Amino acid sequence: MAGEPQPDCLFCKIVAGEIPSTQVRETETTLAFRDISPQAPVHVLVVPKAHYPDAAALAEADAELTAQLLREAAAVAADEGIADKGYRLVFNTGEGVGQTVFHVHCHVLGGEGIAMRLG
Ligand code: D5M
Repeated sequence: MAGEPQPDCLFCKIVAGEIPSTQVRETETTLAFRDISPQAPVHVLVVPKAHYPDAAALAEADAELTAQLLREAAAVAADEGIADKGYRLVFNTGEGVGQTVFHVHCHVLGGEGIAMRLG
């Protein structure tokens, strides 16, 4: 069923506490933790606790949860002190652009030296 935990999903295991992570925020429906391989001074992933493979599937299934995820991403940016200077939210969607974990996650990227433009 849509949203149900998937046994082989890395981020479902992190949500369940079966794999350790460095958590920075948690709500009833979302979890935010530091990326294991940071690409910027601040690099946090925000995931819904429910399993959806990518942003498109989440948005199609649950508009409120989609909004909660974005609000949490903004809260992470504020907590991390990067909201004022600007930050980047990235949802890699599909193998073709490098999505490697098929549990939707919002990359929150910011901090000193982050490129102003993509590309
Ligand atoms: O991004 C998947 C991201 O997930 C990538 O930046 C590494 C990160 N990752 C992988 N394993 C872990 C663990 N165990 N903890 C924290 N972060 C992790 P994608 O958009 O799918 O390419």
